[in-house]
Amino acid sequence: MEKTILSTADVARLFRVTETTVKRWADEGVLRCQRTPGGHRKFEIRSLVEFAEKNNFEPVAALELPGIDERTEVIRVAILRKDFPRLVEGFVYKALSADRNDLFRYFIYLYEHKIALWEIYDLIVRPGMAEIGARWERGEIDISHEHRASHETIDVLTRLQSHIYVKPTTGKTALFACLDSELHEIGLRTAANLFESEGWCAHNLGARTPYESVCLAVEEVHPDVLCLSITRIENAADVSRELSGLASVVHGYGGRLIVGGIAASSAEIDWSSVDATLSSARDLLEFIGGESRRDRPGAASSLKRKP
Ligand code: B12
Repeated sequence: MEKTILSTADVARLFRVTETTVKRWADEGVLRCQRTPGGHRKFEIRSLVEFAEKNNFEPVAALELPGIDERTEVIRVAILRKDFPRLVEGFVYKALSADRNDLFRYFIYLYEHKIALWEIYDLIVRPGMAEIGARWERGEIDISHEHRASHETIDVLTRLQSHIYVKPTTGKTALFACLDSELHEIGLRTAANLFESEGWCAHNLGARTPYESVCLAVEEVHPDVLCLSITRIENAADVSRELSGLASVVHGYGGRLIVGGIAASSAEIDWSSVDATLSSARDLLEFIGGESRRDRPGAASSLKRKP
C-alpha cells in the first residue's frame, strides 16, 4: 500500500507536538487537511511540506518506513541526521531490488521528512545512479539491472512529482530536451520537475530529440527558458553549432538557453551562445528564482537559422 496521506498522529510524531496542536493547526487553516467520512483529519504530503517550509519546521522524529528490510532502521536514523551517503545506499539497494513500489515509498518517505527535491536529485539519485553504473562496469550487475534501475527511477520521479508542493504559477514556460542521440534523460527529468515545482509550465521532449524538432518546439511554445541536458558528446563541433542555432531561435523570442548535465563543463564545446551552464539541481533552483522574477523583453522576430 502506498502511504501518501498522513494521519494526525503521524504529523504529531514528525514534529514532536501533541495531536491537539496538529488539530488546532488544521482547524485554523495553517495546515491544510481533508476530512474522512468519519470526520478524521488526513494530511497530504504536499500540504505538510508547504506547512513545514512556510513555518520553518524540521522533522524531529522519523516515521515508520513501510516495507521492512534490513536497511529500515539505518534509513530511519540517516533521515534525521541528513546522512546522505547512507540514504544513497538505501536508494541503490531499492533501485536494484525490482520493487518499484518500494522505491516509490522510499522517495515519499524522503520527501515527507523534508529532504528537498534538489537534495533528492543531487545528493541521492545522482550519486546513486553513478554507483549503479560503476557496479555494472565492475561486472557486479548485468546491464538489465542498470536499465531497470533507470526506468524505475524515471517512473518513481514522475510519481513523486504528483505528490509535491507546487508553488503558485509564475505564468512562465520552460522547454526541455536531450539533443540528437543523447539517451541520458534522468537529469533532464529532474530539471523539468524542479521548474514545475517552482510554478512553471514544463514541456519535456525527452531523449533523442532531433535539432530541427527542438527548433520547431521553440517556435510553437516560445519558452522563457530552453533547457538542454548533455551527458555524452559525439561530435563537439556539431553540438557547438546546434547550441548557437538554438540560442538564436530562443533569443529571438526573448528567452534564455541553459545547459546542464555531465558534459556541461566540457572544454570541447563552444558555450559562448549559451546563457548559463549549470552543474546541479541546486544551481538550477537559484537560476529559476532569478528567472521567475525576470520580465521577458519584447519578443523579436525569429532568427532561426540552420547551423
Ligand atoms: C543510467 C545511465 C545510462 C542509461 C540512461 C537511461 C536513461 N533513460 O536516462 C543507458 C543504459 C541508456 C546509458 C547508455 C549509455 N551510456 Co550511460 N550512464 C548511465 C549512468 C549509470 C547514470 C546517469 C544518470 O542517469 N544519472 C542520474 C542523473 C540524475 O544525474 P545527471 O545526469 O548527472 O544529472 C544531474 C546533473 O548533471 C544535473 N543536470 C543534468 N541535466 C541537467 C539539465 C539542466 C538544464 C540542469 C540545470 C542540470 C542538469 O542535475 C542532475 C541532478 O543532480 C552514468 C554513470 C554516471 N556516473 O553518471 C552512465 C554514463 C553517463 N554513461 C556513459 C556512457 C559512455 C554510455 C554509453 C555510451 C554506454 C555504451 N557503451 O553504450 C551509452 C550511450 C547512450 C547514448 N546514446 O546517450 C558514460 C558517459 C561518459 C561521457 N561523458 O561520455 C557514463 C558517465 C558512464 C561512465 N562512467 O563511463 N547510460
